[in-house]
Amino acid sequence: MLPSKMQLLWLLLPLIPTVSSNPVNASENLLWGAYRPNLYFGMRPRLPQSVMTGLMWFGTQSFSSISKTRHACDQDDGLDSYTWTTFDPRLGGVQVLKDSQNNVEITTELLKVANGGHGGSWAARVKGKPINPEFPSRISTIFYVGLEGLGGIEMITDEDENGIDGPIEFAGSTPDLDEFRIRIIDDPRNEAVMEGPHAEDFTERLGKSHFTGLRLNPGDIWTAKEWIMQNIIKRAGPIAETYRSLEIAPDPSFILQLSDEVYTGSNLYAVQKFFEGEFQFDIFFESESTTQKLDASTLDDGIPAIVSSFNARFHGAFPTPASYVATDPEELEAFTKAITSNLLGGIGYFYGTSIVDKGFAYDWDQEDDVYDDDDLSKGARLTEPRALLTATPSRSFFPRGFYWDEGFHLLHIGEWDTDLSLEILKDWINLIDENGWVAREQILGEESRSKVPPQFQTQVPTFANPPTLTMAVTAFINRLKAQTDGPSIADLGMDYDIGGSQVPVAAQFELQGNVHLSYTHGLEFLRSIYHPLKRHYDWFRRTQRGQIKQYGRKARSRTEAYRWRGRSEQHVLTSGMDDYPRGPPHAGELHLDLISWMGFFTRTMRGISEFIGETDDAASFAEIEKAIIDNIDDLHWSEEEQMYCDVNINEDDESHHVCHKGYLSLFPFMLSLLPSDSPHLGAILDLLRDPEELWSPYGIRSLSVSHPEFGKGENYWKGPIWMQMNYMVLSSLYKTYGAEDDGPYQQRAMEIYTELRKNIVDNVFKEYQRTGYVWEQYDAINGEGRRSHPFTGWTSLVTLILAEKY
Ligand code: 6A9
Repeated sequence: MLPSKMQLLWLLLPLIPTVSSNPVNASENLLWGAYRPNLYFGMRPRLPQSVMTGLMWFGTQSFSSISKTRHACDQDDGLDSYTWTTFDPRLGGVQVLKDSQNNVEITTELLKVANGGHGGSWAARVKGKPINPEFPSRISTIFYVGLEGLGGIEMITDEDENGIDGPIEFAGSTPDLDEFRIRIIDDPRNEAVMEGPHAEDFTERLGKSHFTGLRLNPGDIWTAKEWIMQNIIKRAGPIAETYRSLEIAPDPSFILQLSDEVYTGSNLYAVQKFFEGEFQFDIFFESESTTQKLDASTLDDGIPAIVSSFNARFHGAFPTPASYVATDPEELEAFTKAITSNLLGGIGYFYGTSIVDKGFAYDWDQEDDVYDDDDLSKGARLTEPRALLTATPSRSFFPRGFYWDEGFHLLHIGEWDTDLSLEILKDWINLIDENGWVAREQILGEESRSKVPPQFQTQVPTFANPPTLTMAVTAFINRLKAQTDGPSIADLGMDYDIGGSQVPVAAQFELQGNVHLSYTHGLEFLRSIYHPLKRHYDWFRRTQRGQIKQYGRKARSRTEAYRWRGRSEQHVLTSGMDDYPRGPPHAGELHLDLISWMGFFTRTMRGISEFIGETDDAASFAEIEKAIIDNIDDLHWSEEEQMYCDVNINEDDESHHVCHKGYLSLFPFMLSLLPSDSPHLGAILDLLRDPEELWSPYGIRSLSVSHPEFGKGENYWKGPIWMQMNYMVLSSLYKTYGAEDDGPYQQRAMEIYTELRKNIVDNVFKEYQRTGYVWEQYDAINGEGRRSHPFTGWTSLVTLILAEKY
């Protein structure tokens, strides 16, 4: 389907300029990964068109259980739970998947060996055991490996039309990975179904591994499951037909088998196994350039070693402060380990085109049409392919990159592995286009698009989303500052040397903990992202500007007012709070959340520019920040309602406040933009703490329970409790308004903080134990998990909340 022009672009890809400063060696062991988080288990390297692997399984109790073949994470599969319980993208880890409909608990273990200069090798072990040992557990597993781009792969174990006893081996090579071997080896203890009615008809194929080699269009490897199932069904149909008239059918595992044929020029190979009861088998991917050879003992010894080092490090990175009294601290830690692991295991590598419409604008946005009317690129168009390493909100429902989710993901990832958070940040920064725009939702390539209804696929270059990426930058700077306890670059000077002996600054400011970057390389990195980041900031100020001139209101600043573009009558998807109540769309609207986000963005840009010594910029950011803070009060505070509100224009062209008690009302407070002695703080804390309004025993509600629309309509942002918003509330209570000696509300803020933190942690944990999952949001009345699951995107922030990392 892809035009050959695209193929050409792929070849040119290395020539497309990207942020050049690669944190030194930080990415060496990040080439291979479980970077297909949309699958229950899928490996690929962080390369545009290369090797992709996947795992599938189905029960063989009946012929129909083949319709319950597991492959891509899917809520409709109804797995009881699945999560990485230990995972570090640099090392590997352990994932447990409970599939009681097939009466099997599958464990996937991954161990990475990074050396040799071509991304290294890895070993995976797939284990299974019955969930209920009273019942039979008959499982067929299929592991596949496909090749998308240049290179080749072949099966080097001799073909046998009746299947293969013993290991199956493949040899392949690609320009980036060089030569490699893949071996799939059974544990000697495995048992397969050997008997049953008509078993004698199948003796030659019993107990063997079956295989197929298929030739797909190179861009279609992600559809492997379809072709593999077709291969099985095509073979099974006529055989099943033979037995149709007989009273007793043969065991489905004799029939639901791959064809044991390899087509010439195959680029997709599948290996199928059959088990009864407990089983395990190993997959070894060995780069010819690595010295270390892999076998079962590598996994026997390596996995427990990864688990224990992970546990020790986790304890250090996310300690539970004594201030939190837990009934079962061990279970609680297993929980935060699992959600952190699944956030890390949810990191994916995506590559492909996306759909952008440069010309689209709603009526109320028309005057903002920044593109030429006769611009030929108007209309929905496929873009050039882009690459992105990113965390994902939900492996089942939203396995792709989301702009404002990512800032929160990176806060969490950065606490574990700062360099990894910067690797991801760098990829996002590379998406900032020449105008400064980044699409809210990154739906890169056919596989990603296949999960999104067409009406949601198109991205528009005037549409924004809350600017959260600088959260990761600020956290990094704070870490650099704390760990070096050192001066900023302004004090150091870039060519600082020690005693005239050209000793690199890094040697003087060696870092510990999870930051492997030296101080100098950290600065270099910050400098390399600064200009694109500033272009992005300028894009926000330019394209999301509000019309302040129309207001009778006295505003101290003539410039700082903002309005989300791209809202519809019912939704403001760009704000991230899709169906939160607002006034009617109007070109004169001003949005409180957006001006607050701009205050936050400006403040963080000020911090970054100060740190890297861009002093002129720092001064102008400081001015804008002040103007924004002034205008939040001047434009958005309603004295009658005693809350901050949106602004809109009525029929007589007069401005008025649009007030809906909920998350929106909290923004200036939630982003710590109000001074701690603000006269408005008391009213905000009252609103927050009132059980008749936003307060629930499970966290802060998105909309007040007293609001006429509470719980109505889609009820997405009309009451339910969201973790990232609660994290921001907790963060500003803890760091700003509840901090010692800080203002008249210090004690009140700290009391609310303590209660809220406990409510949040207890509820998310309780729901995890009750349902096996963490959820996208929690019910405003009873605290139950709602909507997508597992949702180990920003819901995993509960780990930071427990550890008080804000
Ligand atoms: C719809 C349907 C299989 C909505 O977490 C990602 C985003 C948030 O950024 C946003 O604030 N979620 C929140 O309001 C999920 C968005 C999913 C949109 C895609 C396609 C898929 O059906």
